[in-house]
Amino acid sequence: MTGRILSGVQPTNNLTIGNYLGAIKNWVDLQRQSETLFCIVDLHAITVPQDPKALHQATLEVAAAYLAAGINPKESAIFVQSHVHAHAELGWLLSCMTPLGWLNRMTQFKDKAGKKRDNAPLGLLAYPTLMAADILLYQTTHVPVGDDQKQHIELTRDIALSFNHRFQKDVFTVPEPLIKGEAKRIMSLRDGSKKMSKSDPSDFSRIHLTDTADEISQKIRKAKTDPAPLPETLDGFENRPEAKNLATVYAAFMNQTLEEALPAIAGKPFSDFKPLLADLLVDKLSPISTKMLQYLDEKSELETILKRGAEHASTRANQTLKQVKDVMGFVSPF
Ligand code: AQP
Repeated sequence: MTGRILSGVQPTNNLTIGNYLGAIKNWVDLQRQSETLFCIVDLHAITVPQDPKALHQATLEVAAAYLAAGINPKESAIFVQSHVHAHAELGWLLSCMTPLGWLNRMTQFKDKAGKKRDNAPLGLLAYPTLMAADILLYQTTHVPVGDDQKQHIELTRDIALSFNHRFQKDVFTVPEPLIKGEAKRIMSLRDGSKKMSKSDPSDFSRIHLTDTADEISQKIRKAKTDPAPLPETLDGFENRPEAKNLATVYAAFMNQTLEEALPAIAGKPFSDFKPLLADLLVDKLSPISTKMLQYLDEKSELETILKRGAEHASTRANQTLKQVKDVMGFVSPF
């Protein structure tokens, strides 16, 4: 695949296996096929209240996780969103052109704002226009995301098409979502109908990339299941969301589809399957968490990588921002 790819994760907490399987793991393969930019979207994180120290630490941890998971700074630009000022500026320009009705329809806003919509910050509603700016600044052709972000990419496409139409010029490339792999939506370990999220109040709902072997085993042991053994066929997962979720996690870490993984686990009771899954997770995650800690201990390397990434990204982003401002009629600085 060719083209240009941009994606990012919010530094809202330590990353989960949902973020890893739904996003970062797929990025590693993509960087060999396309031009790739991966950012840590700190401006998005503050759409919900953040403790300043926790935000600072999580930003570095997400960068370390990208590197530890196999994102190569020689192949991809890795940068912090707020280090490239064009994101906030284009975000504002696009927010002046995006109808409120489009934003009110976003299911993530409805979920996060809950019943107290009037108390939700403006930024939570406007978040998708900033996300559109992130993507459009780089003339991105494909955005690899989990299932939950598909609606935001569709909005980005609408914003790009309407801008190009309004100014009668193809300023923006219209991007496509890239939803790959078996792990499009990893669910909470406590409730198979809810997405696994790094900011869920329950730590037992998720597995972090940095969880210890004991924490992983304990969380998998306590994961909600049902009394039946794992089914023999894919149809047997119907109405068994928790069983399907754990089997999907197993398949994804084995680099298999659920169908390919099923023969090895079919018919197993959870008392056998859970220890097997916990061992697999420890095996796959421990090299990642060890490398993450190395990057966090040796911060100067991490800082150099982020600085270079931001320089590379700024050059590209400023080209698009200039084009946008020119067509809109802004006077360039003298
Ligand atoms: N459970 C998931 N399954 C598959 N993919 C997932 N992603 C997130 N959760 C899952 C993918 O991870 C990328 C980065 O997500 P994000 O941090 O920008 O925002 P998010 O989707 O809101 O992730 P979280 O973990 O749920 O964060 P909080 O709790 O802060 O809202 C995206 O590509 C997303 O699809």
